[in-house]
Amino acid sequence: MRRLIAIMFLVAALAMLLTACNDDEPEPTATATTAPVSVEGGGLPADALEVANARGLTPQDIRAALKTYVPSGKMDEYYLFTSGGQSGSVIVIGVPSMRILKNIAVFTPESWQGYGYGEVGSEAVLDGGNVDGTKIRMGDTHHPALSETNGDYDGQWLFINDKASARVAVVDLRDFETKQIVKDPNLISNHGSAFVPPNTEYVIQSSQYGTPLGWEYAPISEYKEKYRGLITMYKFDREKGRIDLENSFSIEIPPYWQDLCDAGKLVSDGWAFCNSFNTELATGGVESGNPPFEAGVSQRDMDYMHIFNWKKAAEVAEQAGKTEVMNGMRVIRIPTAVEEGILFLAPEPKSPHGVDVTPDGKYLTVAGKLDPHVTIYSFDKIMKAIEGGNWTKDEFGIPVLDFDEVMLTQVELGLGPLHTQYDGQGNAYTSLFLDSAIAKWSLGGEDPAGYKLLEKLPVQYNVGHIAAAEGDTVSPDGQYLVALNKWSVDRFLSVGPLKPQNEQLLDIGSDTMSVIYDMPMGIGEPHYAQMIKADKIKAWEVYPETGWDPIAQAPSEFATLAGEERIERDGNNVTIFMTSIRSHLTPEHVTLNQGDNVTWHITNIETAPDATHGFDLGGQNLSLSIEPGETATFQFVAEHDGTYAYYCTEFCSALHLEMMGYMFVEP
Ligand code: RUQ
Ligand code: CUA
Repeated sequence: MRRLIAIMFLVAALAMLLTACNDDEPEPTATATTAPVSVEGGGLPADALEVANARGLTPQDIRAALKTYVPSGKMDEYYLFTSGGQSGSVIVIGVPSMRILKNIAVFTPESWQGYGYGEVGSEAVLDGGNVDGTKIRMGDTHHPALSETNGDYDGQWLFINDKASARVAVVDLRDFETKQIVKDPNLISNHGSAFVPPNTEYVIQSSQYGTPLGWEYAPISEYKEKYRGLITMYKFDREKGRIDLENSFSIEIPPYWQDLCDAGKLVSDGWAFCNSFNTELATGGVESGNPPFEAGVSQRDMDYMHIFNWKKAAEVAEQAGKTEVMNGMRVIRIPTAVEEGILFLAPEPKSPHGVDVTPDGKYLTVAGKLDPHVTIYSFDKIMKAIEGGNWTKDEFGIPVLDFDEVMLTQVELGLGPLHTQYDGQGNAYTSLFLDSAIAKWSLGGEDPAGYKLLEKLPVQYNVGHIAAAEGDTVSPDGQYLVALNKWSVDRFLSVGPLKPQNEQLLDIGSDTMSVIYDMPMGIGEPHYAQMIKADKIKAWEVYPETGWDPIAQAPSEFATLAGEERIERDGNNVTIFMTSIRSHLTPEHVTLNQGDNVTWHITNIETAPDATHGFDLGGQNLSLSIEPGETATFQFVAEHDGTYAYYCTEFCSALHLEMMGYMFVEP
């Protein structure tokens, strides 16, 4: 109801500003009140127009403000999960207010969330992504994927890839924390990830820059013979909420540089699609007089879309003799994939970037990048072409379907098409990087003439991905679209040469598109984002039991209740069982001997929402966030003698500063 009133207020305010006359609408009269404005009753805050005039706001500005303003105490309609790019994180934003709600640490340690410290717990999660024993403490997150049930976001899990080292992470949306990081044992570079099929049986990852599998050394002169790509199907165990590496497998693909992927849905469920560029197999080496990569990989007019039947691949992977185990992972090699009818290629123009399946699963939009068109493929035509068998083969023996047999139509949109989203009302939206614009165009079903450019809206500037409300589901909501712009240039107060990105919120629920909010993203470069209806997420307010292990999402065996606090010593091994509650840490004195191996458990025995305590210990690379009910654990060796202070890092109460203790390490 309040919403309705707010909308009516918007209408009234606009009407006044435009001095447009609508006879049905009662003239709003000025009243100074904090109660909701009733247009029927007549009423508009006395100073609203004065404020608008004083700030030089246009009617369009006012409309945008009213569309995005979420009053204190009211909630946003959607969560936007945006990748944090080089920050290695995922950033959670409320839509339409575009307020940042949380920056979820994923591939990098983060001290507010106490993520990635203390050897056990969340540092062990980070260690899951170590590469050949090297602790990787950076990440380049690209594409978040929400878990789906029957093609709809279900609000339970979020997956995100690290492009740099071919890793995938699992975030639990009950507490918005990272639970698992897995490393592909055969890939060192990926991009087409994370994508999920409509029931999240797998998390899909594909390679980007070809390397020998397992990133063994091989000279670049052996590129065609030894370098390869991979599509990895990480099995997701929903019960456990973890990727099950034992039941995961990969499909070998050529060392074309694969780009983005998408999974089929409804009619096309069971199939998935990945673009590629560098079907030239260029190997660079500009310093030795070779063509530079940027030219070498862009010579051909057509590259290849990879079309693969993952359901069939999953069956084949179970059969004896059909896979090779490489570094512990089952791999279906190219000849087997071809023989089993798992892998096909279709020509696509020209170094494309995104491939996006329509909500009904019947069509795929491939965005040209170096071609001003999007190309629409029909899944039905692809199936017929596969059955028809009228194909040629690429250099690796993979069937190449006939372009004219699988392509439905092309729509010229403008320069640099990258990514496409859908609104569920029969429209598609494509980002145009070089044009710095969003193109809206119509889907025509089977009728090629029905695919038409409808409208273009400039965005500021250099737009990469776009994300529409519920945009990757079988039933997108329309209404909002976020443009993830790479450059902000002149949009915000200057913060020096490194400028924030610009996440722009677009209203796509009205007749014409408009930008209604500019949000500076000063944390990292968001590549992709997904937007989910807020009521689908059932986040916990506090952990379900006092003494909860958030990594296992189960009661902790080290749970410590009030009165159970103690220090146990067994030779050199000391175990501390501590509690935290406003406003004390118990025990307050911890006495150790130099060289002790220390295991320290802290249980936050609070049950009130938001009663989080933190924990820092001087001289240790450690920071904990212990949320209500949580038991956190860390370990260290007391190497240096001395007197140290530990304290709660959250200003939790009036006596927060008193919430401390001393650790004595006797020489
Ligand atoms: S990608 S725009 Cu991973 Cu499109 Cu960045
Ligand atoms: Cu607990 Cu401050």
